[in-house]
Amino acid sequence: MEVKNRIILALDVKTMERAFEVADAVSDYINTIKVGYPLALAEGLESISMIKEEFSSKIIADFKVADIPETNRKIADLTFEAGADAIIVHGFVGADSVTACMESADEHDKEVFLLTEMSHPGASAFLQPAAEHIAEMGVELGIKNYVAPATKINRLETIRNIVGKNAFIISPGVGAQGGETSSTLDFADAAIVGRSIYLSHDPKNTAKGIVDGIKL
Ligand code: O7M
Repeated sequence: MEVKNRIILALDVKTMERAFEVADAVSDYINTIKVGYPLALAEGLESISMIKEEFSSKIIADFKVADIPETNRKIADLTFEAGADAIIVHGFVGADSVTACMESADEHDKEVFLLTEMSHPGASAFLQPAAEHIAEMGVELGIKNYVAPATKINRLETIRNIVGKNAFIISPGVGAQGGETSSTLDFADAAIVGRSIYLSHDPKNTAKGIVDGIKL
């Protein structure tokens, strides 16, 4: 996936009005937007196509899909039919569940991102011990897109080493969670930034500052 300036906006706001304000403010710098449960539950799945049409942005639907294969398939189908370019899928549910989303992505000519390990402290209890196996499973399944944490650079590096240099890694946790953009981009292809931008009093200049700080 081609991500302008290597920054993805996590648009975790709860109204369409605010979503449009923030997306508009950063549109000179950011062309890839992650829509997750906060906006989709508040404003519906059509929030995806509304943002996509208004800003010509790519939309990554962050539904962290984690169900049995049959249900995963339905979730992925509906998400792609709503206009998402990609869907984020949990890996811990296993190869069959992930494969169901990959099949949907193939049929809709869209993409899957495999979530390997998470950025928050609690992820070290259960997900971290499994993360390397999840990344290895992704490689075996032929997945090219991954999510790995910006808050734990050594873990991000480990995941990069498993999935290889040709894989595409996006990394959340920059800014509000303490992760730092340039070290993240040493190992990830793009950083996901949410609150630092959408809670800032000047999202446009904040996005510009982040982009200016990156050695592209
Ligand atoms: O910059 P923030 O902390 O406001 O937002 C980070 C976004 O990334 C937010 O949408 C989280 O739900 C998401 N995220 C994480 O913060 N940590 C993870 O490990 C994984 C994700 C994510 O995007 O998962 C796919």
